[in-house]
Amino acid sequence: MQKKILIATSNKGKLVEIQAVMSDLPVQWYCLADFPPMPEVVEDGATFEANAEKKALHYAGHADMWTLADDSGLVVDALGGEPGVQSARYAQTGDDLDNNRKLISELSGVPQADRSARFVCCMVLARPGEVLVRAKGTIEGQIIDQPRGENGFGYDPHFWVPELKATTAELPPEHKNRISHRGKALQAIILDLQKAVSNYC
Ligand code: ITT
Repeated sequence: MQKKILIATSNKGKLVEIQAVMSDLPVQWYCLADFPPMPEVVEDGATFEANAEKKALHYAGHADMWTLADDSGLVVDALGGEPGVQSARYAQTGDDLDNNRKLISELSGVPQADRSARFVCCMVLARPGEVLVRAKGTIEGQIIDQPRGENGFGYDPHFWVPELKATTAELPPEHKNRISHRGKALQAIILDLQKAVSNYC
């Protein structure tokens, strides 16, 4: 019988990216919409690692199912690492446009050469009460004032990847998934995830 795994995110953009990479694995995938509403997890960890673990264990316990969770965000050097673990809630509203507006306003006056940043993604697979696999991925870039591109979500329209001369919102989804923080974390987790699935089945 195929292992059942819940992808525990309420962020549609993340869900689509994770499903695109993982859907070929011999696993029966679930998402939060397949369950009655579960209590929200309190993301009060100081690191992406801590929050990803917290999310995976929280939802694995509530759903009583193996769970894959991602904590991710944007780390901007000129802002001392902000928005960091607060990326989803950087502006009060938690809305992508408001988050981006705040980001650009905080960076006003900072020259382009000093706008280095990275996306970070920590991915954790857990079963109820136990973390099974952890992985991390990053992608380096710069923050630009003018948004470019319609793809992706969150800060993508302002995240410029110099080698590609494009923002991550300008890349086709498959391209973003090959090079992104999330894509790298997923590639890093796949073998261990397959091993965990066969060991525990
Ligand atoms: P879940 O906790 O339900 O998974 P969330 O959006 O609250 O959803 P996080 O706490 O991990 O997730 O915050 C991630 C935020 O970081 C996300 O809302 C975006 O603002 C930003 N982010 C992460 N990955 C991104 C990406 O690939 N492209 C653009 N922005 C990204």
